Amino acid sequence: MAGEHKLPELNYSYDALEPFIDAKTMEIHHSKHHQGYVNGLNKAEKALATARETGDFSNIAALEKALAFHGSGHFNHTLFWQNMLPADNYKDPSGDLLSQIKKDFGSLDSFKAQFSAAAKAVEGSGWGFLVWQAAGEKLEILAAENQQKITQFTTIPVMGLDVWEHAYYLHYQNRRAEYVDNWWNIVNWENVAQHFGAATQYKFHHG
Ligand code: MN3
Repeated sequence: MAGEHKLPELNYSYDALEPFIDAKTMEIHHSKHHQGYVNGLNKAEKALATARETGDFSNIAALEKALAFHGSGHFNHTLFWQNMLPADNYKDPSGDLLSQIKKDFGSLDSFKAQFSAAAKAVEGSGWGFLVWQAAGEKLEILAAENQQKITQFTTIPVMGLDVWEHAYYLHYQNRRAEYVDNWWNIVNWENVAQHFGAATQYKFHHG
């Protein structure tokens, strides 16, 4: 059904990621910002359904843009919340995910160095992503602007770090680099591994 998306509940409380992400930021980010993307996606999907019914596509460019922006906003945040856990429960990556990281980036440390640098360097609002590049059967790091720009299509995000100012400004002000460096303390690698395992099931058809 078009326009039926809902804000997902978090697996932890708003203060669970302290001191690395503060409770007020989490509350506003989840209940206001993410809710806004859910609302925007639902609105775009309903408007597109109406456009198909009436055959009136005069607003199609704006609607496709809204679908891309708010849809990415909703799904990016859904992934982001899952990718984190309280620091007391932190465990380093292992198994197939760690093997693939070593294969594609040399080591966990060099992966983290590239990911951190890419996330810190995003111009304005955006994301750092670890993606499964199905066409090349490898992991890749992408730095997206806004929610959805300068990506590679046919890749599948398995881990995302939100570097919009709304994600860190209350606690870190302009110190995005400190936020990015601290974020590694709350990465839920088990969840990243689940997304990685699911992503590798998708085989790109090279023709
Ligand atoms: Mn955000």
